[in-house]
Amino acid sequence: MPLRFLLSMMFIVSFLQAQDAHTYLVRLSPEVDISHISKSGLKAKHAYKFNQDKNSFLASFLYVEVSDIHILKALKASGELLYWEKSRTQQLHFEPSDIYYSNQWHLEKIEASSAWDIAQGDSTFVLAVVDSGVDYMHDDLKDNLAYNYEDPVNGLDDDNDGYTDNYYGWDFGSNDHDPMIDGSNFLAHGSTICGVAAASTDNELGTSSPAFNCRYLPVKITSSSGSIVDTNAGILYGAQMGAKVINCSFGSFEFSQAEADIIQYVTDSMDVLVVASAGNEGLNTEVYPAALGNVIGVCALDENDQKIAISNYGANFDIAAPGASIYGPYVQNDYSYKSGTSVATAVVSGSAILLRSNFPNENVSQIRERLLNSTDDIYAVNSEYQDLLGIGRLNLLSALVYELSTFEFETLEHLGMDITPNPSLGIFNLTIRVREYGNYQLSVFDVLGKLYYREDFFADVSTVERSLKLDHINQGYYTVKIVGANFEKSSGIVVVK
Ligand SMILES: [Ca+2]
Ligand SMILES: [Ca+2]
Ligand SMILES: [Ca+2]
Ligand SMILES: [Ca+2]
Repeated sequence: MPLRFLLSMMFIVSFLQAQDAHTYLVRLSPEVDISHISKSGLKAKHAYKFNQDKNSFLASFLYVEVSDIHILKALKASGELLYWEKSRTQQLHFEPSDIYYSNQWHLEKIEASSAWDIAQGDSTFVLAVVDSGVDYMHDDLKDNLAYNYEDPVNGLDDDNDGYTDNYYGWDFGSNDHDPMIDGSNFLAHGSTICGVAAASTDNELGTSSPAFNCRYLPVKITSSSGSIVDTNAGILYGAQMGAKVINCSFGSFEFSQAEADIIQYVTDSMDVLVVASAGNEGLNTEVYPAALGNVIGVCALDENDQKIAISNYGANFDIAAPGASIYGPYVQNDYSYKSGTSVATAVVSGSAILLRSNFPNENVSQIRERLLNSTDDIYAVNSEYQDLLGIGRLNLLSALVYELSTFEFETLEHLGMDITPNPSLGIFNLTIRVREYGNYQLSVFDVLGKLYYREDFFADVSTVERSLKLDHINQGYYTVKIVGANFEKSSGIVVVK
């Protein structure tokens, strides 16, 4: 009897604790790991997956259950935590509308058809859409999904990435492999966003999209009731799957340090461009992630380039785009008109992935410059919102033909590379003079063309210094080669022992 009594008491106690405990997202200080937190008796788990090498950035985020906030305060005071956060109110930025204009006026506004004469995109370039579910069976959506052929739906994690059967994308809202919409049509927000950004184009069916041949990756972050579950995990997943642009048609009035850290990480370390919506409350405000410095925040315009009433505005948003009565795929082979900053964001992100595929050597900051510095003026018709709707209205054609700013031209004789000392025991100092900002690759080959060393670097100044450590390779003659978008230079080096 006492045992049964004890068990039932334990059940009640643990039940009460479970009732009181809240889950917080915390970020550990660099020298602390999860075992440290678990040892102190708290229930903790890693917030984000990292399955290959231990990634210290991703490992620093935990979900911790505590019933007393003082525990977290004490951990922060002792230096073990950098910060903790409670979940915020976040919402999808989407207003259904029944205003009827002509189909897809927005594509002519951004001069998409002329842009497609120059570029139609490449199916290896992927736009991740972090949103509600998508009806990927839709005739105008099924062919442009970035299927993961490495992991067919068979109950096994064939590609060993920690996500079993992530063939169609992933569903962080229901924690399953299937990002299909959950029932009611409101939850088809993601279908519209994927379709406006990246519906199959030139397939003699339905609608067109700026992304043309580029693909979309559905990352579902809403539960079956429509509430947002974990946008950070969705953003990380998109980046880990190789997306070069991520569409975030959602936001919160509350800043989150964890969200800012994660977006900085995917931008700086993974070269991913994040595009987000300003929100639909018609306010001069800040909305996150759109208002973050490295995110392209998008306001919405009508067909006269005037701000639509519901679009938020403010000094921290970056660009405006068509967002009134945007015609695109919906559910069950249907199409619909939608308005709001969500769809305006999809117009920008679909354009951004087309640009990335056409300029594969350009990084996030260059694509950003291309998008923002090529816009059309909107302030003649929005004088009351001067500088509060971003730099101007997206023009895809202008972005495509935009000439990136270059360094001051140096004479041709000065372009190239100096290597000292040469010969050397293995340590060479390179001074490389380039003409353009951009990504470069440095390689070292032997006389038979065998590769000994390779690194990529980004030049944001015209003179780049690199140190080459080759003391592990055999004595002999090698070629150092630097390749960039409009640059190629080779020089011989001699390694002596
Ligand atoms: Ca998998
Ligand atoms: Ca599988
Ligand atoms: Ca699902
Ligand atoms: Ca189509």
